[in-house]
Amino acid sequence: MQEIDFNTRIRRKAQAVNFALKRILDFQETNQELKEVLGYALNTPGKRVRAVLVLWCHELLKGQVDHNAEMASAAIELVHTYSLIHDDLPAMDDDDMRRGVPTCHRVFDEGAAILAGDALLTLAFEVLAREIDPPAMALKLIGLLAHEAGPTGMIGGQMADLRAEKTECDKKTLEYIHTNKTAKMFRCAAAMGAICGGASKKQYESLSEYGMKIGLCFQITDDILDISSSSEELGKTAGKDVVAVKCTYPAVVGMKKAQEIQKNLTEEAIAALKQFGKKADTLRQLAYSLLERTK
Ligand code: GRG
Repeated sequence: MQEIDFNTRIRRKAQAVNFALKRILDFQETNQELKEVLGYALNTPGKRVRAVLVLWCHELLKGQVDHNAEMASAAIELVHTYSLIHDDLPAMDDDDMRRGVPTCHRVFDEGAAILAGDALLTLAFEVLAREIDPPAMALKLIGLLAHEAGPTGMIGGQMADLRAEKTECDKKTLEYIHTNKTAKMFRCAAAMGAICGGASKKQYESLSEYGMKIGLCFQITDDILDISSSSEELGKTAGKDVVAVKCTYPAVVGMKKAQEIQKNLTEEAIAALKQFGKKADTLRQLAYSLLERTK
């Protein structure tokens, strides 16, 4: 049997997320215009990495994806998609392109983009509350996602990122921004998969640590690609960090050191999976593929 390459495996897994998102959207009884904006935002070709991470962490423990894991993966993708819509707004990064297509506020308008983001964020929690069984598991997932995406996570990081523009950024601020803005959503994804899979405390901690490390590496790669790649390859405007004088790893520690930190984080992520043995090979491959990604 011919072995399929890892990117194909990610894409195939992402299809399961796309189907779940489609089903969720189809059931929304809302006005046609909002449905159109939400459909546009959710159908743009995102990598679905956080959602796939939920599924693979769950599979590691349970062997097979179930309804809870599928809904948890859709929920984190809803939150992630909202964050990108808002991040692209004129008051934030003011971007025209995302995922290779015009941003939501460019296709519709700013008001529609803000509301679509709000709708996706709230819908994520409705999905968890309605679809996850038992209720105690739903409560855990809701609390975790709110915590990691909120003021002590993604929003806190985004605020610091916004304020760090055009300032002399130090390493401590840089680590705070990257950890909160990006890495905590990866930690959250791994932990959500662990919760759905009934992880022990030790398994939960290992998967959370793995998620945090690959998340931090993911953002450093993003910083590097912003400099070294093209808008066509990235599907979003390249070179923006330098123009906006953003607080990034290449800017603060230099390119060589940034690449060294990336590699170390990947090794640390892989070390965190030790207790799972060979069963965690997919997660190991994921860590390497994110280190080497080009978009
Ligand atoms: C509430 C107005 C308002 C703004 C909040 C929450 C927020 C805006 C922004 C989140 C911070 C953010 C966008 C971090 C960047 C993380 C990152 C590298 C995103 C890109 O992720 P990919 O590459 O994207 O996985 P795809 O398109 O593949 O899903």
